[in-house]
Amino acid sequence: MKQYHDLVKHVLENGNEKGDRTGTGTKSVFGHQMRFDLSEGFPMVTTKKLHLKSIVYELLWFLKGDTNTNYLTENGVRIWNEWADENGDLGPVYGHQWRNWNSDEIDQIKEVINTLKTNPNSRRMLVSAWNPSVLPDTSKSFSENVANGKAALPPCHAFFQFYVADGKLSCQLYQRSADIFLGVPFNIASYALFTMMMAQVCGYQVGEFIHTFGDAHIYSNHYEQLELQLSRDLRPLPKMILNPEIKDIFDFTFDDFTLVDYNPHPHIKGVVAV
Ligand code: THF
Repeated sequence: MKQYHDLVKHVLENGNEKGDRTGTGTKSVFGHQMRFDLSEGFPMVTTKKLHLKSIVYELLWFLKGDTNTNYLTENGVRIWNEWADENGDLGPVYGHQWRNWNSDEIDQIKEVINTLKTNPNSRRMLVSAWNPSVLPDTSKSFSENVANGKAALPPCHAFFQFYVADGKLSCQLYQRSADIFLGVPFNIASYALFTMMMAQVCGYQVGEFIHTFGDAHIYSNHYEQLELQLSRDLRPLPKMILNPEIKDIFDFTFDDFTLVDYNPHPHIKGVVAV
């Protein structure tokens, strides 16, 4: 994961000191891109231990079209709790827009799979989570926005596109806002996994995951953690094995994913900016 370490070094050395919505303070750059060849291993950072369970359940939750944290908490995943209302609702966030865009019954995931299977040269294989009609009113609380039918938070990983060449499926994500220490390792693993799942159900080999950033930032209370992480040596990437029997994207369950040869350095704690 040299790509990730290069990003961290780049932002620590060249980032603009910038205030932010959460009041934490950041170093930030605008515009950056990383590429991961998924045939070279599963891109999961090795210089700190990542909690794969949270990543897998979050992705399955998006794919279900679910926007209530109950499913996550039932499975021991707490990463969305800070933004949910007292019933666990987040409003029309990722899963809702992916599976039922703008509540118009447009299933972007089904449609993109259909195009991938029937017209893989298409340049229109996009999925957008960014829906201006449900963006929150920033003068209101998360739960007030949810009560008004708005999303608690605007999507950070805003839209993605697929591409097929030489029988290999690639995916490029545009992430408008990226928390480099906590979120980005999750986001890379999540979209890499999603690309592998899509390749399997559409009958392609895996190509690349391309991660394109808008505002990529390091929160000021994560500098020490990242210095520690940079001091650690990179280790070989693990491999992800999917149950080959699964041919429908919505049939994957937690037990269909097996991570092998993941030998990371110990976990590094950091506080999430809310
Ligand atoms: N807000 C901020 N400030 N950062 C984010 O990364 C982020 N997200 C989602 C929405 N808002 C965000 C939520 N995703 C963790 C990881 C991902 C999150 C939120 C929190 C986190 O705390 N990770 C810890 C614990 C992991 C665990 O419990 O499984 C870690 O050490 O990795 C980015 O999309």
